Amino acid sequence: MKEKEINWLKQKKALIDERIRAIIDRTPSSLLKEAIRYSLFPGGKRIRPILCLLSCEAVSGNSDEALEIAVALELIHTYSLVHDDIMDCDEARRGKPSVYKKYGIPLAILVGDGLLTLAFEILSDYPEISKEIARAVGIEGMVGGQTEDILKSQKSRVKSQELEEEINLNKTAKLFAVSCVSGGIMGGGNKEEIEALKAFGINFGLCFQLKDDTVDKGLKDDKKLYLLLDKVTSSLSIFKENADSLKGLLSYDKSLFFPSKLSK
Ligand code: GRG
Repeated sequence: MKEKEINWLKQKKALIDERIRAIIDRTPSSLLKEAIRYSLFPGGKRIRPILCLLSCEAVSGNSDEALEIAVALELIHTYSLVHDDIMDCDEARRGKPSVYKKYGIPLAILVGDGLLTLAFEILSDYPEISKEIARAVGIEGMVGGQTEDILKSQKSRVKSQELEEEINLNKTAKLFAVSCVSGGIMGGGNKEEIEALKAFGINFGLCFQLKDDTVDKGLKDDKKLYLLLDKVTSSLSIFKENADSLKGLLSYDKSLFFPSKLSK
């Protein structure tokens, strides 16, 4: 990734953070506000909102117009992490105690509920996109995938590669895909472009999850990962130079997204 694009990413990340701060600032209860702020700052990679903004630019749109959607996507993602940590009894997140460890389970549940509700309040100004996002993170998407993931550990369930892939698709990849699609819609992308962004998001999300499940845990599944990375790259083949930053994400070598050894 070129210096110019890295600076662009940093700039957009700062813009996303500034907008999130402004939106959560109106939380009336001071303890809830503190816990919500704790869940969001310092943030993670902000990859989903960044995908949304980059996808908007890939179709020659102005990414400022997709900023509200991008923020809503990060609020939804953060809700899912807060609730996931409770379900998995994970004591740390983003290098510090998870929200429930710091504030207790009841408040952590409310933090997640608050973030999700706030996201859909923002999205209510964009009905078409709101529906797409609801589908991606609800019972047919992230919530459904998380349910399957929890149930799969039950002894009586047959574990298969297909089940694993379906879980990853629903739990992780659909949110990546809708982040790209919503950015593309905000940028005025045509049908072919939106379909390409969807395919890119799905494959990128599957790659991301596979990396989380294998490489990050010291396991190896490079062959599968390279195959998926090829699919990710080829899904962007219809785009011209406006999509260079989106393509560049795959070679970003500061361990933000993929370590350079895994990008071609
Ligand atoms: C609670 C409905 C519900 C769903 C939870 C997101 C999720 C579903 C579970 C998180 C567990 C997990 C390991 C998911 C795989 C995707 C993943 C690697 C999430 C972490 O996302 P990053 O790396 O986190 O983008 P940051 O901290 O950078 O925002």
